[in-house]
Amino acid sequence: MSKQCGRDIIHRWEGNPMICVDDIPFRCNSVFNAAAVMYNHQYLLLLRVEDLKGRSVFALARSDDGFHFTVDPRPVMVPAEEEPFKTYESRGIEDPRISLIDGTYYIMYTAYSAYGACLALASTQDFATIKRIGVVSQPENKDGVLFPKKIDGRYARLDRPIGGGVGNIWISYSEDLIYWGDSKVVMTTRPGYWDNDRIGASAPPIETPKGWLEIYHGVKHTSAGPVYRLGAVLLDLEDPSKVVGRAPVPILSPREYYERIGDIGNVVFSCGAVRSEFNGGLKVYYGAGDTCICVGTTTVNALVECCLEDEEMEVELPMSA
Ligand code: BMA
Repeated sequence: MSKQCGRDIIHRWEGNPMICVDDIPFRCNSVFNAAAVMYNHQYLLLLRVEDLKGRSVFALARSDDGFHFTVDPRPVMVPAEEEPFKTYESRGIEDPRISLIDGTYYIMYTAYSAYGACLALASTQDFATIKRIGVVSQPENKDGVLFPKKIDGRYARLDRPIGGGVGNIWISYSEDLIYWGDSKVVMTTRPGYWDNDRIGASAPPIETPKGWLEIYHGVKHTSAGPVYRLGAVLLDLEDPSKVVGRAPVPILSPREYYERIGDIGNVVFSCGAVRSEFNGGLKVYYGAGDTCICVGTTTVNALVECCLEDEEMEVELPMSA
């Protein structure tokens, strides 16, 4: 079992890395950043699989316990071969997030092309047939997550447009999931912190009595390149453009070899978490090093508490002799 170290609030599964390239039944370069959801009493992951040319597709993996997955023999979704989507997915489809809203599973993903990264939306009832709905942003936008229910009669999403060279988390609203507006900035990068340079929503928001719990990723540039960590924030239930509390420290940082070394080292990046119906437990699925998929466990309450900790960083001083 891997040793618990640092202040990580997400506890790594001892069987990590959970899904590697050797677990994919078709030839590919890497597997990472998976959406996660319960479907028909099974855990279902929608994996981002990068093919040998460097373009990403989506494949399904299924599990009864949330730890041991079997990957379907073929991708379930590949970059569109027909317009109007073909133009915007020519370099791949990436980083899916799934939200169940009124009985339909919506997949928000990044459509990547020569024009940059846009948000795109698709839906499914059964994960056998996936229907594209639309490209729902202009570039440069990524990390779109839909709230699992309407807020004040409208669909709502968090996303991460780039503005002024910086990626911050915004919120937008829509009547029909296609036309989005009423956009506001929700939270920004924090100078001097682990999320100093770029932030983006990770898993879709989780409803709790104290607010919408959002797991997000934060990037800090270092002389050795960027470090991607996970953090948590609590947003107001009625007006999620308002931050109720933001955890001062990361909830997961790259520490293990499979997080430190990979196609892109020093990356933990989540697109989905599954909450237990019974005990408030949470399984957080995350891509590590852009090369494999891992899982960690925590509780919703533990994350909510982190968000409500004092903003002031605690500094533990060594005891004097
Ligand atoms: C982000 C996204 C993720 C990737 C991460 C680290 O911008 O592209 O897909 O995991 O960078 O490379």
